[in-house]
Amino acid sequence: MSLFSNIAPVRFEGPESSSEYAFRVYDKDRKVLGKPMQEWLRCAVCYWHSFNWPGQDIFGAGTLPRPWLGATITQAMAEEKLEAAFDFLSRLGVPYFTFHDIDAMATATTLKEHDRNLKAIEERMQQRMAATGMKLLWGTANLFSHPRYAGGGPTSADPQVFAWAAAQVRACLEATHRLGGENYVLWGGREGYDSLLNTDLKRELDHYGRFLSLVVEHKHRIGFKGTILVEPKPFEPTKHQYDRDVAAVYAFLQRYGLAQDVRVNIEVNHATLAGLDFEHEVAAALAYGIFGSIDINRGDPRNGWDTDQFPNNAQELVPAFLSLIENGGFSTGGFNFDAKLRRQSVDPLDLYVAHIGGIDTLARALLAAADVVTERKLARLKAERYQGWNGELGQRIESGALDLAGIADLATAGDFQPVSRSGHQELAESLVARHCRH
Ligand code: XLS
Ligand code: NI
Ligand code: NI
Repeated sequence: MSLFSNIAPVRFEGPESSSEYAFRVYDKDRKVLGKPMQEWLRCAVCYWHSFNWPGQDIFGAGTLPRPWLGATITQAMAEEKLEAAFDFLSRLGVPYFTFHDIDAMATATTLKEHDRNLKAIEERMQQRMAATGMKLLWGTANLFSHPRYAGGGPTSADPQVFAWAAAQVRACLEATHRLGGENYVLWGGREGYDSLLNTDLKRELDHYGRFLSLVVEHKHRIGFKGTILVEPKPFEPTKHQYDRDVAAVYAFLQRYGLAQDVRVNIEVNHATLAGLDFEHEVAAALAYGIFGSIDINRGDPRNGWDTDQFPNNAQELVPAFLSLIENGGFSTGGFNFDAKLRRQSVDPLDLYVAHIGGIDTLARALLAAADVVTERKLARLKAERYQGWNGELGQRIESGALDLAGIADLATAGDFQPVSRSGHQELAESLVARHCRH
């Protein structure tokens, strides 16, 4: 029994259901374009917002009933939290979860204690995973909450802090590996700066590059087959975060020779905060070959911070789903709900309602995108738009057969007069909107 026991396992009941504790659209075994919904979505619940956050904000104390939390977490409290988390996960019926090292374990003040406490909770976790069939989408080390990380972890001005970060990541990467985690995430929350006046940007970037190379090396050394993911975010808590968006991460990975080994975990609201569309980040990551996974929490259109809300607008997500479908889905990634309740949502059942609504939203977006793909009109519109490139001129340019002068001479000699053609944007938008009815 736990705080989350007061509910029968959540089932698919279809659009006519009158229950708030049932899926209306998400039917895990339903095949969409040949693949079960569950495999398209690979949903995960995050440990930190759901079980490790009592609802405090910068103006006030915690509001949510989370009896296993306190200023210092003992092993008994960590275990109570674990029981509650797995009770929730198995009743909700998603396949995956995600965690930070310190979300799950008892509080530690030294590295020896850290390793011991993490190991102790890992063993419990392993048992609960075996008993429930729950899988780990990714693990990650928290290198931003403790005061030692005020100036960053790998990019700290103090090499001892770099070393602490290395120790935490080694322990968490190895734990993730033993738990069968499919990815390992690094979110560089404080890897950036608040003022350039006291910051050696070049040196910090070099340290960050070094750190990431060490992580990749270690991954190979221990035989971890999962994917190493960096999660871009433009700012908050820092004024400027080095991995501000997918393009910045790609440049960084290229610079330090890591583009083959590291991919991105894209968060919807981090894209918004960077002034970009979520679908842009997904498309860019796919184009650069570094697409990994998604944190599906959204922001609030009028707030300039990470409100971490559950998604509830399927139509907004369809463009990104079109890219995901074109990619054949995720490989090791999935949709992680890095989302939290509002502070007044003190009913333990609110956490179910939030996730059920979010998962149904993803299922709706998937079905709408699948309809768009099946209809083929949008694909045709796009193909026709680029048709010229399949002709002789386009092919000679694309293949590299012509140099700049060669192209210029052809254009001049042929007296090219390109004809305006419609981009059909309104039609493209309608082709998506008309399928958003699931
Ligand atoms: C914070 C990030 C964080 C990462 C994991 O904004 O989204 O929650 O996903 O460290
Ligand atoms: Ni996130
Ligand atoms: Ni975030």
